Amino acid sequence: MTTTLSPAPAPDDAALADHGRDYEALAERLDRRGRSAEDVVERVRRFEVALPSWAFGTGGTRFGRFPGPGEPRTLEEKLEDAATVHRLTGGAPRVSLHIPWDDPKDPAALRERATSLGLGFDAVNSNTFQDQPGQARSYKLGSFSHPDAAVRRQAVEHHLHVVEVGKSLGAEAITVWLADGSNYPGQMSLRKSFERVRDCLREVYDAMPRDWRLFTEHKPYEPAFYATVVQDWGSSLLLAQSLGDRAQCLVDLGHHLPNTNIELIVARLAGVGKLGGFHFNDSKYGDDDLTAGSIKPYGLFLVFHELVLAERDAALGLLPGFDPAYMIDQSHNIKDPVEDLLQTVDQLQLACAKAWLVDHEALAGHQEEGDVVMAERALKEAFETDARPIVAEARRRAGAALDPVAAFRASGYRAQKARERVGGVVETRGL
Ligand code: RM4
Ligand code: MN
Ligand code: MN
Repeated sequence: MTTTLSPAPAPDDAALADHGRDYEALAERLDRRGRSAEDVVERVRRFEVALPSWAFGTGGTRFGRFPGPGEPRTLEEKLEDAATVHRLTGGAPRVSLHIPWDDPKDPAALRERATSLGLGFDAVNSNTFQDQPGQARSYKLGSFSHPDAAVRRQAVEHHLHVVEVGKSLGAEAITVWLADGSNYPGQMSLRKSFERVRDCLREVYDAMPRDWRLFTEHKPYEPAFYATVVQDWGSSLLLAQSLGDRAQCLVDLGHHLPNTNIELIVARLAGVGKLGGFHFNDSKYGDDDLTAGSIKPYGLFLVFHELVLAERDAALGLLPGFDPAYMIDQSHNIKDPVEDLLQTVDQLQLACAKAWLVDHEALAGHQEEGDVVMAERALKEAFETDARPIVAEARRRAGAALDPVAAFRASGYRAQKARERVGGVVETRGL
């Protein structure tokens, strides 16, 4: 939360007084446990997450889409919405663009506009999972893994374009999620497809600016239902390792088969300096792209716990390469997208606060002594703490809102946009 914000609407005196009492009471309780509310407030203030450009319009499924009034029609309008999310949460100062869904006509002008709104740009995302109008060759049977070298070339050229756009926006990373895979046994060579992906990624990696990072994002299935080329963190790690130091893996919380222990993957990748990016969301069954923390809040906390442990070790110089880019990747199908993003940032701030509330020294001691019950209790003690006053305090100090959703509703923002955003050409796309 380092960016200067224009303040959110001031809470009324009663709300502020209630908050003050809640925060003091919590700080006193934590003090008795030897934990400092002040320290955790500062940790939450430092937590930043990027907003996905593709999530400001109402999302949908292949069955339907139910857009609401006042949705952004242009990338500039998406930036306005992003600035609103940042203003109310204090924790979302960057936008991650998906190209060509959001391919700026004039990147320099867009960058200026973003700066004037207090925003910057995070990793840029490529899209070779759809054919675009006028595109010479089809990705129906893959992009980087396609048997036809001309299709692979087209896909590489697209990535080079995405890097160029990112450069002019001040981004410093590209996220590559490939839909490449097959629906039927025999359709694709399992080995050759992986080698081709690796070779194409190498071209992109070599062409990136020296201070950029490339994130490979895995996903077990969908849209390919038999075999996906980059289907698990092992494949993703192999790719990142074969490319070099500036290639790292991206973990999307929705990209795991049921019951996978995601925090274990986080620990493994962080431990070898290969955790580069993170896509937050939540899910019940698959890549559901629901609001982070809405279905499995304890799972989200356990993931944050590993991230915090890694951050602590990185601060001691023990984990070189640990500097993950946190991003949201959700599809807001039935909620107002801005409200959904406000809820999401709030949930991430809360999970972050709880993870910093863990008594790490005590936990390490219990682990060494083999005290299973006390070790588990050390985590539960933090998770079960109502840390909402800490999160509200962090936002208050950043000039953001105590309660972002309530402040958003009180502001009348959506109704105002519904009046302004009428007609015109819808230039932007998304999920
Ligand atoms: C994929 C993956 C990517 C995202 C696309 C829209 O499932 O999560 O990160 O960019 O969806
Ligand atoms: Mn993702
Ligand atoms: Mn996904």
